[in-house]
Amino acid sequence: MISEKMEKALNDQINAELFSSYLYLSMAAYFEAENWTGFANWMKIQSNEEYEHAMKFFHYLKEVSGRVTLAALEKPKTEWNFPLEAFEDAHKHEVYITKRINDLVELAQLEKDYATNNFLQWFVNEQIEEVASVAQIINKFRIVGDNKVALYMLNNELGSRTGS
Ligand code: OFO
Repeated sequence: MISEKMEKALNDQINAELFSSYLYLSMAAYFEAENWTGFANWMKIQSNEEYEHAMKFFHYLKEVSGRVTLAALEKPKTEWNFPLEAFEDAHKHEVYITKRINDLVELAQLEKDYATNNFLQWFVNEQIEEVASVAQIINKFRIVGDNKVALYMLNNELGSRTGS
């Protein structure tokens, strides 16, 4: 049986993961409007992954006899000035989500909720990858600089991403 405090924190995380999904979908919409279909593809897959993250929390709460309570989602940003700016925002967002996951681990340990602590370890590892993969893309953007052909090639590269 999960404590009320932990249940609320996990429900808040469902909202944060769904917002991540919404934010990346908004970035995908921006990229599609700008005809960067490869970047849009990458963001759509990312958005789906975030939905799956939210569902992991959803199912976990059910397993521990908790109650899922959904709340309103914040409106995501809809415009960026250039592609790199959107990926920089994605990176900032993943750093923020990592902090949230670490706070959840801290709370689980404080509450002596070892099951939740164990469940959260998957997210601890996942966040390493989430932050690193966006950082890697940002590095590529920096190498590309103002070179339009290289930017087009990066767009194609990200267009080859497939769902996990
Ligand atoms: Fe769910 O990892 Fe990104 O936000």
